[in-house]
Amino acid sequence: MFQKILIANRGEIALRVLRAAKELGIKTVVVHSTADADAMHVRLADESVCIGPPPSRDSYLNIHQIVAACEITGADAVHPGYGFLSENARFADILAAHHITFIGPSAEHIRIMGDKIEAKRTAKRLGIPCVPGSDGAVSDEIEAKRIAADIGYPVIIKATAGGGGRGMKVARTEDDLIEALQTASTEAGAAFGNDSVYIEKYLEKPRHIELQVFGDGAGKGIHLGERDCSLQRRHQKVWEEAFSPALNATERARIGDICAKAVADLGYSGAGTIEFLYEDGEFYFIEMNTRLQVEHPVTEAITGLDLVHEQIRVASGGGLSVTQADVKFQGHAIECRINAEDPRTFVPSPGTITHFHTPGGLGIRVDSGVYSGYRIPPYYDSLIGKLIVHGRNRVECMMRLRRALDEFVVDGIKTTLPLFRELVGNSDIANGDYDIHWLEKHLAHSD
Ligand code: MV4
Repeated sequence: MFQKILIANRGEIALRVLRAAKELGIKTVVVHSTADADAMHVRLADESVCIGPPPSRDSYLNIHQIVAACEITGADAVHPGYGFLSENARFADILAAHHITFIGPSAEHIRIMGDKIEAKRTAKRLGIPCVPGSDGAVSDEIEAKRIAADIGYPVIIKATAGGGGRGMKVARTEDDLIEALQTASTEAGAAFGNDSVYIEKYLEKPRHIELQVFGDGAGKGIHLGERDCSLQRRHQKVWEEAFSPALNATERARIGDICAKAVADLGYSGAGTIEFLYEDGEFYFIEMNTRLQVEHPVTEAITGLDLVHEQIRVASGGGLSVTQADVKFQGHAIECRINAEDPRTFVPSPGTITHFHTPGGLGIRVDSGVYSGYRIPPYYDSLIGKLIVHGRNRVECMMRLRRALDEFVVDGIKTTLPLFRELVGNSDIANGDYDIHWLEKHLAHSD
C-alpha cells in the first residue's frame, strides 16, 4: 500500500480523495494555487505545497511543479481527481518515469480512449454496440456522401480529438453535409490542433446512460450498474441518477455483462465509465472516460462501495475488494450538482458564501469543499457541492431529495438550488420521462 498520496486537484473532489486516503491510513499531500490557500482540502491535508498562481495552466495543470511537489514531500502516488490532468497520458508517463504511481489506468488506455476513433474501434472489437457510422476518419466529400447515404440522414460529424460535445455538427441533408464537414474540421483544427473528423448516424432523442466499470489490470473486470445523466445543459450534467428510469433488469444485465467483459479483455486498470446513447431499447457506445467521474457517489450509494478506496487498492496492486457476484444493488440514488451560477442563465456567480448550511438525515450525503465565509475564486469550475440522496426506491429518493433541498441554505451567491427545487416538482421528472434535450427545452419554455 502507498505511504503518501499527492492529490493533484481542488474543491470537493480533493476532499473526497483526501478522506479515502485518511481512512486507509495513507498520508496526504495537496497541491494548490495561490487562489486556493484557504481551501478546505488544504486545511485538512497532512501537507500542502503551493505550486503557482491562479490560472490552471500555471498550477493544477503544471506537470513539472506537481512532480517536484511529489519529490519534495516523498509522495509515492498521485490521485488526479477529475478534469485537470486526470486523462492526460503524458502526465501518467512522466509520473511513471519518476517511479510515482498514477492512480488511474495505463497511459496506453488513456491514449486510446482520448482518440475517439480509436476508442470506437476498440469498443467495437470488444463487442460493445456502437453508433453506425464511418470506420475511421473521413476526409473527402465523396466518401462522406457515400457513408451518409448508407447510414441515412440525419448524421453527425464529430472531431476525433473531441469529446464531451465539443466540435460536433449535425447534417440533415446532403447539402448540409459538405458545410458541416468543413466547419467541424476547421473548428476541430482550431480547438484541438487536429482537424480529423468522423461520421455517425444522428440519434434524435436519446438518453445518456453510462456504465461504471472497474478493472484490476490483470484481466478481471466488473460493472457497477449504470447512471442516467440525460439531464444536462450545454454538455454540463445537472442531475444524475441510478438506476436509469428507462431500463429494465434484462437490459441492465445485458449491457453490464458486455461492459464488464470488455474491461476484462482490455486488461483495463482502475475506474472507468463507458458512455452510451440509449434510444428505442438499444445502446450505442459514444466514448469511454478513463477517470473517476463527478457523479460517482450515485454509484457508491446503490452499491455501498467506496470507489476511491477501490481505485487506490487497484493502483497499489491489491486488486479489487469485490467480484461481480459480491456487488449487490440497493435502492435508488440521485445527485444534484450545486453550482455557483444563476439558476436560469447558468452565468457563474463567484463571491463570498455568507452562510452555508447543509441538509442531513437518513439517505443524505453532501460532498463539498466550501463553508460559511468561504470566498469562491473566479478562476475555476463553478461546482461548489453535490447533494446525493439515496432511498429504497425512486419515489422515496425523490421525497428525501425534496426535503433535503428545502433544508439546504447557501447565502451570498446565486446557486442552482432553485432549479432543483423546481425539477423535483415536475411531472416528467417524477415519471423519469426525459431525454438529453429535456432540460434545455424546459428552460427555453419556462422563461
Ligand atoms: C451524439 C448525439 C446524437 N447522435 N451522437 C454530445 C457529447 C458527446 N459525448 C456526444 N454527444 C452526442 N453525440 C450521435 N450519433 C447527441 C449528442 C449529444 C449529447 C449526448 C449526451 C449528453 C448530452 C448531449 C447533448 C447534446 C448532444
